[in-house]
Amino acid sequence: MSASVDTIWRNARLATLAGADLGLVERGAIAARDGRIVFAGAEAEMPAVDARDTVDCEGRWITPGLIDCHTHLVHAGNRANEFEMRLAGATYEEVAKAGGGIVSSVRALRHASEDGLVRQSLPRLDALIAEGVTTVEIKSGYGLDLENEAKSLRAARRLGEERAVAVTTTFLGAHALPPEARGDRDWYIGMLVDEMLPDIAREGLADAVDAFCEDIAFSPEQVALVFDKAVELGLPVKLHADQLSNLGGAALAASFGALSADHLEYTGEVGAAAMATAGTVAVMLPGAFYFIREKQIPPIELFRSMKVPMAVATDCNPGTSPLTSLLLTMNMAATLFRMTVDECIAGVTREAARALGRQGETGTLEAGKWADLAIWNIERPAELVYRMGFNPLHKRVWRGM
Ligand code: DI6
Ligand code: FE
Repeated sequence: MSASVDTIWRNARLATLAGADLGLVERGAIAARDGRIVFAGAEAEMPAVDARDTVDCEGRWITPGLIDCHTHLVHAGNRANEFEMRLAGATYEEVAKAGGGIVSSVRALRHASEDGLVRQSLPRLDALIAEGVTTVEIKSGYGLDLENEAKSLRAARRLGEERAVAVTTTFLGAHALPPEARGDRDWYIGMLVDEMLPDIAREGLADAVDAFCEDIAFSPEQVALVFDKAVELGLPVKLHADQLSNLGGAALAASFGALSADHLEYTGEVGAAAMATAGTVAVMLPGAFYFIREKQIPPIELFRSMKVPMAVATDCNPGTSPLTSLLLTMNMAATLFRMTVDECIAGVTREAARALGRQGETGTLEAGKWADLAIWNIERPAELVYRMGFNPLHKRVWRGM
């Protein structure tokens, strides 16, 4: 560490998340230069340096900035009408007949301009940021043709320019079948693999490729075609897997060395073991579980015993998880899935970074990583998971500022 830094945060308690647990440090300090952490640890062990700014944290807790590693945050309109219909007893078919479901979000997105999408999505992003989120993943998947998928991903990139937050983008063209495919899933996947994905990759619009592997979406064979092309183009993959049934999605994702497999309510031992071997992160999405009143809980104990890394994310989307609070999501992961406080906090920091392939950049408080910090008015880290609908954020720091 050289003799001068930009900022020192001192008199803090740290949850560094370095190593395998929360990495707690009483009387801690962090020093940053050029947006990166140069020291994080016990204040007494910090080398003497000149700092342009010194912040007295008055004993507050500092965690890594939070990371929402699975969202469909860029979308148009909402589906509150559908929610109301369902509360009144309408079935899924009735909702679909009335023009509802995922295709209604596709219609709305196709009608929206890129500017309109940015404008509509900013309040959702701001809600996440207000709770200390410093990195957010955003998927496409409501465009379902080249023009509209590209528009979604450009809107996502622009959100990262409009706000002090890191945005990673994921191409989810294989999310649903567009109406113009007239039920021909193989035709759509062929077009996606031959035309859409290569164009999206050429334009640098996607950092990863995702798919929805389910009876109501795409088969494992179709997903494998998408992943083969992603690998050929040098893009990492992730998968919506085993949410409503076990089609072997987790094992499929692992066989492609996926960054993550997400949802996983119906994953069994074979899938979990494959994920453990591949280092694929299990992303838990309790918001969708809650909202669609799922009964099957993902096999947390299996993941725990096999040492599959677990992340937690909002799945922010208009159909099954209209959720923009990562703090509330942690509470749901603990209450509904019985994840521990430490697992929940690691799940929105260190393990969420891993699910995005960004573990070398963010997710822990360690020298060399971005100075992405959340400073909290709490007495102990468990409060972050325990409260519902209360935001104890004191200050958020993104890349040192
Ligand atoms: N999993 C889901 O539950 C949804 N997408 C996905 O991949 C539903 C998204 C929607 O209904 O808009
Ligand atoms: Fe999702």
